[in-house]
Amino acid sequence: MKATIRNNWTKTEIQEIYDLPLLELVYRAATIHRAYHRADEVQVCTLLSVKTGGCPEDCSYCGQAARYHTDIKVQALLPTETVLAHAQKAKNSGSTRFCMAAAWREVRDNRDFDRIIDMVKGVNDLGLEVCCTLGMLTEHQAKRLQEAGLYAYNHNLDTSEQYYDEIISTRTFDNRINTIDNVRKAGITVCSGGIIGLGETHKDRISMLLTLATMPKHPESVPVNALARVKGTPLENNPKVDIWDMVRMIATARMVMPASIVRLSAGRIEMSETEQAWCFMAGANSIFTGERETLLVTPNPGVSEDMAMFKNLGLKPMAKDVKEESCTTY
Ligand code: SAM
Ligand code: DTB
Ligand code: SF4
Repeated sequence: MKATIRNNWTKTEIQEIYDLPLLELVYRAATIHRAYHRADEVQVCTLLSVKTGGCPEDCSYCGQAARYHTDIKVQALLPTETVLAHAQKAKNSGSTRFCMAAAWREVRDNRDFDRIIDMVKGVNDLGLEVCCTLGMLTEHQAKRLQEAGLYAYNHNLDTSEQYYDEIISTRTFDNRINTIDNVRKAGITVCSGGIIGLGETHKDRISMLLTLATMPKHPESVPVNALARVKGTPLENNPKVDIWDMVRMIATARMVMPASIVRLSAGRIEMSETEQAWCFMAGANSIFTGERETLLVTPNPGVSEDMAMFKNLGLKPMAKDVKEESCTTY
């Protein structure tokens, strides 16, 4: 059964999927997953924080916002050679995608951006899919990144349009959409998803999925993050995300954006192998790994732990060319 790719979903339709009895939802999502993807393959994307902390934004979930008193160590933009050494290491350990993250509100046309351009070229030369997440971008900046070989740009919606200003006041939902449009116009693939556990309602989650699933072209990659609670942030005492909420969110994303890579992102450190297995069953087919067992500033399982989990679950890291094949289905 190969469902067609649709961009005209309605809120009611997504709500009906989201509200299915859990096992029925997982069964349907797993079926669609198998029609579009090799269900035994999971893309491994290595994440590196190339500039850490000191961010002027006030995203209430984030440990890197300068205004919250968190324990993280601020780190200026890393030297290009250091970043390329990390990328080589990531490739050697089976990663096919390398994502460089910077705690910036937006990209500025300065020497730091020139250095990012060099990093993108260098990582691309290693034969890895290069991804960046650097905050807001203009169309011209997106074009420069594309010309340097950038394959994907991560820019999450994070939450629904309606709930957005409860979580972030220093920018708007429209700013996010605008950057995503600039990325698309430049011919870079889009990686965009969000976070659950911010105190949003089920309706907010559905609304966020509706925005993603009704884009003229679905994001090729959709990260689903469970809030990583960081001490010192306004959301530090939020309850831990319920695993079934995570499974439900992943399964719904899989059903409404069948050809996209759905990434089980932040939150894995607090999930057992069994819980992660449910997420893969529900249609997640990518994870983030980071060296030294961190995502950006929060803990994440180590690469060897992940490889042991893959072995137990009969999964294997996705090869780069296979992913590209599945990405071009639409
Ligand atoms: N500064 C850029 C931006 O906000 O787009 C790029 C880096 S930012 C860390 C990338 C994404 O990480 C955010 O959009 C958010 O979805 C996710 N994120 C940040 N902190 C998180 C947390 N504590 N838990 C879960 N996801 C988080
Ligand atoms: C995404 O959606 N999740 C990643 C990546 N894109 C950049 C970041 C998650 C960050 C989790 C908390 C932290 O370590 O700062
Ligand atoms: Fe800055 Fe990004 Fe963190 Fe927001 S999520 S505070 S923009 S690093």
